[in-house]
Amino acid sequence: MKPADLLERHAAIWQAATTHPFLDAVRDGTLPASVFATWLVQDYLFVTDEFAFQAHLLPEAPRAAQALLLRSLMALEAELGWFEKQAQQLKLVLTAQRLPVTVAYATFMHQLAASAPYPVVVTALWAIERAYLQAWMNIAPAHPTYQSFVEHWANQAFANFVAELESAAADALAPGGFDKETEASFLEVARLERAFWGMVWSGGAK
Ligand code: HMH
Repeated sequence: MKPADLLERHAAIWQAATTHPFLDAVRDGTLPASVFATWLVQDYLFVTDEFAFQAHLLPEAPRAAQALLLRSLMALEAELGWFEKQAQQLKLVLTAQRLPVTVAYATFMHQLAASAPYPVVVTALWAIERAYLQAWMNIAPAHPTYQSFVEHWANQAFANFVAELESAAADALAPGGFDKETEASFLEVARLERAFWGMVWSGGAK
């Protein structure tokens, strides 16, 4: 079994992780600015946590995966800068408190980095990025209001990068493919992705 087989085996769960009324409203340009602002700030905080997660992963990674993982870390650092620029243009402050799902996602990533074997961690990393690729690809092209955000993930370069992560995960998995622990962490990524959209949608609409 390859990493991509997880997507087929859990197709309904994956669909739930990568489609949401929030995303539909982004596509249609009907999303209230306040809800979008909640997403932007929480996702910025998520990326700072993902940055720490990926940095932890580096020393454990096999030699052959180091260059890719370093590039991934650099891309996340650039992404933080991108978020900061967007926030400045929208006059948003990025120092908000983490909402509960952002905290839960950070805890999950922290625990994975601290105690899971490398193949489990790299598969989870692939799933995290794969979820965003799919979620934003699904709604491209979007209404001009949000299209520049959609394009940030719905593009060929990002798709190529996610494919490289998939190869790294496939290389790391045992010849027999993924085990129960890999599958469980994949499912936890899917659950957290779904919950993240839900948190933003209900938390930002208040
Ligand atoms: C919630 N999942 C979430 N935010 C992101 N920025 C990504 C995945 C991709 O890095």
